[in-house]
Amino acid sequence: NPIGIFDSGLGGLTVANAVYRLLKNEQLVYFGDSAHLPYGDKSAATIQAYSVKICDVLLQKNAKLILIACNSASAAAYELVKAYVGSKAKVLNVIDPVVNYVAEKYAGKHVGLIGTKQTVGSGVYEYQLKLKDPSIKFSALATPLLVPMIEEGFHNNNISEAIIEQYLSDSVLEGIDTLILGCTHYPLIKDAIDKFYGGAIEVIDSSVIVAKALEAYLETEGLAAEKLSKDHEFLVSDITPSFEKAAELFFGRKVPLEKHILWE
Ligand code: DGN
Repeated sequence: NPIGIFDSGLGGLTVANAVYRLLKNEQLVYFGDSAHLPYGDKSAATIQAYSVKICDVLLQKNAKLILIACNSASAAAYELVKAYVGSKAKVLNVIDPVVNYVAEKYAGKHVGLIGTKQTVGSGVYEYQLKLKDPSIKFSALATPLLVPMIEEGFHNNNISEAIIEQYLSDSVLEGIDTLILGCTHYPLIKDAIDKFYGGAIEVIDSSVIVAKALEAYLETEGLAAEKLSKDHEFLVSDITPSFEKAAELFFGRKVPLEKHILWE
């Protein structure tokens, strides 16, 4: 059975791509809720309502596991989705694997996070990290301009560098020992962020960490597929030419998008 992966739109394809590259035997069914993006500025209740509808679609596809590949939805809807899905499928999010990695490697250190307003405002990263290690110092900054900037293809030019520099110079992030990229889109600007810090700190691309955690989880649960049995599917709740371009940007290659309306 496939692994269901969902996101507010196409940014989650950075996570899907990391999974695709690591777990060659797993069939993926991706759902991008492009009709309702962005989630980053929406209330938790709205994100929960969309997330549950998406799970219905993924369960219809017989997903054995649902990976919430969106930080905003992971922050707002993980517990609810887990309760809703119950024993029908396993549910993973993109926050826990990063929290585990960071808590172990940066015990007692100063950890920074950038993400959407929803992700930062939820306080989930801080809560989870401090549960694991109360001595961690944590600082977070909402960087809402970065998502539309990246979607416009501005991730390697003077304007994007200026915006990134302006955000990262915020005094909130002063003195951090590592920075979590807490949004699906940010792997595309990791190089620019690395450049800002000049290699002085580790900038954490969560997509790779999440893919590795998923691999380990499938192994322990005995859920790993032996061979790829069906083609991957990429469903979106709305489709425009710009989504097709964005899909290629985030997945690193052309993907056939298929429209699947979430509800009438
Ligand atoms: N996928 C969202 C996230 O990781 O927070 C970012 C896109 C959005 O909905 N703003």
